[in-house]
Amino acid sequence: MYNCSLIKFKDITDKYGHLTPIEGKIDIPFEIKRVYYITGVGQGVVRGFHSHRKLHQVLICLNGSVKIRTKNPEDEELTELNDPSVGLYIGPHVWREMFDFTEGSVLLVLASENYSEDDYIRNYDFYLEEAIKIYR
Ligand code: T46
Repeated sequence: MYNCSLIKFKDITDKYGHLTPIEGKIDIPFEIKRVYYITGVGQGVVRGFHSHRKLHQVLICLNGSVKIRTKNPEDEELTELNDPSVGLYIGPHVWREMFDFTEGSVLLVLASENYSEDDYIRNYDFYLEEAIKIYR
């Protein structure tokens, strides 16, 4: 799907456990400017419902699992994240919804820019209006 893909990271495993290194511009396609994580999401809660204009992000589920629905004017995909050595890259102008967070799940997000509410498109009709020009 356009601007949306899975990234498999190195999983360094030994008898002491697992270690996954992630370096900006090496393991992911941008320099990391911001990190945040989402925890404690209750049953039935759906988050997201927005797109970004410029932001690139990689979502990694460090514990448990979460489903991500990604959409553009032409396509829709469902991804389940349940492996801390796999990230979902989501670039600009991709609509996302996150749901089915399991109890104790931890969703880590690596972002290419500092937080800016101006970069969000939180209305689906406005999103379609902007995105159609890009996807055409
Ligand atoms: C995304 C998905 C995966 C901040 O103050 N700073 C931040 O860095 C972020 C990400 C959010 N906020 C504030 C803005 C809202 O008042 O935290 C509140 C919750 O944010 P939001 O409703 O956007 O959260 P989600 O879970 O719907 O979406 C977030 C990211 O915003 C978004 O970029 O792709 O996680």
